[in-house]
Amino acid sequence: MSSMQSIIDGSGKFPKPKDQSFQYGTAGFRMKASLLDSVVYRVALLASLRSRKLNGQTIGVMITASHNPPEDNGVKLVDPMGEMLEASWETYATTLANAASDEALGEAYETLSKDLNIDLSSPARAVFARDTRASGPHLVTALLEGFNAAGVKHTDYELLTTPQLHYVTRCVNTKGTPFDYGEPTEQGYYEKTAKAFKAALGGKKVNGSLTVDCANGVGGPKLHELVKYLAPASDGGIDLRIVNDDVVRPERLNHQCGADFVKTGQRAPPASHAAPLERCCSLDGDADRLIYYFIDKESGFHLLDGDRIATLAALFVGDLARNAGLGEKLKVGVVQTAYANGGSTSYITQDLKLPVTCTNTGVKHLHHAATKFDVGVYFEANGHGTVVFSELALKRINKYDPKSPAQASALDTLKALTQLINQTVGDALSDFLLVEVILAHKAWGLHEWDLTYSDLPNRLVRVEVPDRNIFKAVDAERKLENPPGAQAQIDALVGKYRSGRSFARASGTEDAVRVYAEAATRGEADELATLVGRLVI
Ligand code: 16G
Ligand code: ZN
Repeated sequence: MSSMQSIIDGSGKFPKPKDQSFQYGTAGFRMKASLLDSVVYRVALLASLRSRKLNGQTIGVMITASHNPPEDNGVKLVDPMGEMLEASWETYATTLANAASDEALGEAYETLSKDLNIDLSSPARAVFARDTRASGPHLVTALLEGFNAAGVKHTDYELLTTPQLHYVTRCVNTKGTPFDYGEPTEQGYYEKTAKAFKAALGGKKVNGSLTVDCANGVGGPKLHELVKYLAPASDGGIDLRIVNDDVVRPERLNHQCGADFVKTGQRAPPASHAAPLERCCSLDGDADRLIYYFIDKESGFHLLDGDRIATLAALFVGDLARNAGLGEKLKVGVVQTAYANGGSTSYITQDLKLPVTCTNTGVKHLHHAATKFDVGVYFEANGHGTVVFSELALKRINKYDPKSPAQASALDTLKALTQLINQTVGDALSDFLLVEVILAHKAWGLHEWDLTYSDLPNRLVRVEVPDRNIFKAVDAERKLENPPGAQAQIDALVGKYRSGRSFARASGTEDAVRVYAEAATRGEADELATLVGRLVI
């Protein structure tokens, strides 16, 4: 049987739902799990093409729908260095997913391989994992069928967090090279992370305990596993209270808990029972987002979101670079999106005196911009982000000869951070350990961290529109180019508010337009958001 015939036959087991069209968006394919069989089968074929195009390097496939409800699922590809799939390939993913019949899929696969000059007889490799959703194992059968039909050698990592799969992908591809990223196993991830955490603390102690809300997702079991590798709290470890870690009842996933619930609702998950001033954080369903918060008896709920994590990391890394004697040689920069609070942007540029780049929403855009700095700190306000060190920065850090004990100590911490921080993608587990390291070094609690700057009051509204595609945003989504005249109207409104700022952009994940507004007071921010929202209907 020709390999094309096996692709067509395999596809017959996972027919494309009629009248359903698919798009590889900001977070891959994501929707009701019951619609995804054909998509996952076809993603396996795409992984075959991508791996073959890249001389047999290993491609990662993650089955997850992150913070979405339990009945959803999704799938995305990870490139060899652990980054998101290269943007130009998203359209190929969409083409395969939308091929109308099994035969049309066979043809699309063949056409793509010809157009992209891919030798289908060359080796192809993939690694894959899934989150804890009930639909995961069934979707894996579709993935395996696709791998087998396309002749892809594969390794099943079973349950992993999304960032762990990114880590493993990079490890597999760098094994035995000068850029070796670590052991390509789940255990290798824990060992590397725990060792780096202890080294980064450098004898400092984490003060008190941290409550971690795991969104009843895959982060729960994985954090319990990581804890086994961490030193005792008295000796370079941390005292954790792990909550919302139920993965036995899948319907509890992301329900009234998790980073998205906390960020959107501006309140603690009820089941966490957070006591006043307790240090708390929340992961999302696949553990790539992180949000901190605490409750103050008088002033209520305080959220420390992605902007806060970015500013804290930039402050600390900038100080370490200077204290190590590398201030001139390591240019630290921060990448944000239009959703970053204006208070954070002013703090970074005016107080920390660091450059800020603004990009479109979506991790791939931020990550790409961050690689332009020696040390690029990027976080979306929703808590997804990391710190990336360029190759040159790593060389400088690892080769530098410190001139004093103080420089040596800062350099050691910096080196440990390059190991602790997941360089491939935002990773809630390594991100919260990073935050804890910084707070321990500064002897700060969440209250002190919260005082570094004030957020401008802000409001985000979701507006249902007949056709979101007419909204074309430019300038890192801060301005609308289409419909004509809309931006001038928004500008006119914004001009009436103190410290006013507002923008509208079409969502990349839902059929809606999102309107963000900030202003000097809560009332003004609410009003501005409402008025701009009315303009776009
Ligand atoms: C996706 C993105 C997330 C972004 C969100 C915006 C990744 C892995 N995920 O979930 O970063 O914040 O989309 O959604 O890039 P929106 O376009 O609906 O506002
Ligand atoms: Zn996520």
